Amino acid sequence: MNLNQVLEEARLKAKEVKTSHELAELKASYLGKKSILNELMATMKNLSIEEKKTLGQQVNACKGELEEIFLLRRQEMEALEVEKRLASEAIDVTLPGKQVARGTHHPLTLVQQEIEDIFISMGYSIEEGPEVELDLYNFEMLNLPKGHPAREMQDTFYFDEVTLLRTHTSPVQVRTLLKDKGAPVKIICPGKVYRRDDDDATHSHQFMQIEGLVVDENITMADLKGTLLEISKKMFGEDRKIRLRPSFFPFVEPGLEVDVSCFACGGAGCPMCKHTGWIEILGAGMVHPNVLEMAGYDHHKFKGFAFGMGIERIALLRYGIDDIRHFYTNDIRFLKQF
Ligand code: FA5
Repeated sequence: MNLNQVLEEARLKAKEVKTSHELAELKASYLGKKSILNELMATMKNLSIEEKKTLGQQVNACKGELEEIFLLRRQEMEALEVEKRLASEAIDVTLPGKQVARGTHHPLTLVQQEIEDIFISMGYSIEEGPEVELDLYNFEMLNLPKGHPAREMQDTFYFDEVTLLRTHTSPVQVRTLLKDKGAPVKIICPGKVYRRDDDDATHSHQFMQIEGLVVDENITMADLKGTLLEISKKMFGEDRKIRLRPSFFPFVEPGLEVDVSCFACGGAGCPMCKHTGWIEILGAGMVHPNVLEMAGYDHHKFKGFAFGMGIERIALLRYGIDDIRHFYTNDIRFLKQF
């Protein structure tokens, strides 16, 4: 084989090489100790000095060219490698971004926040109280002494004689009055409450209420009515009317239940308002003198009004939902609608 053939063959083989290891092996076979070129050099000993010189120059030139062939091939392979990597890492900046899955607020949270915002805009502050409550605050200091028949209005989960799960947010009235020690009060209190009610479409054993309490000098029933009318309009629409019906809660005197004119039919009568034109939204009344006195307020000087509404019932009406249990079963198809 002459040197040109050696170079030609090396060029072809170098092209077929796939890995740097294969390339190193190929290079060794041409330029290493046992290479074709070295074998050729070994035959030189029988040649004349002149021939040795010529062949030596040719072999060296050939070695140089071989080095060049393998170097070029190595650079070519490295460039291919970079190209492949860049292609695999390529980012198409024109692609639309991936949609980030976002949760939604629970309908009860939405209604709670909306009611809170309305009251905050009217100058109320927000109070909180414990869900594990003392009988003393849940009942006794709300004018419901032990053995009072009205305790049965709220079937209670007791831990022991003195501790229970609060049945309403009204104990926060007592806690706030005791804390504020004779100063005027204007608060709302949202929170969870518990009753041994059987669960059905309109009842849950755990539900939410928002309590309201205003105590000051010269507070009258007109303040209560004005406040409730304002809230009803803000929550259910400007043309809403309200109706106060006498009712009984031991911690208020007089006690009221408040209906709002039906926002589905405008008061004409429909299935939503059971064809009465009115929907009950809350219980309320003027704070009972006994409650004020027990909390250290002079009931001759101070008067107050209080109200308590069920958030679930308002959310049912607000969103036209037919079963309170939807709020607690965590069905994603339901929750996604808000
Ligand atoms: C009370 O709980 C009184 N504390 C409200 C009050 C406060 C009156 C201040 C006067 C002054 P009542 O038991 O009616 O009242 O409950 C109030 C509201 O809670 C009801 O109108 C209703 O919307 C809701 N509610 C009552 N029981 C349940 C229940 N099991 N599941 C869901 N909501 C309920």
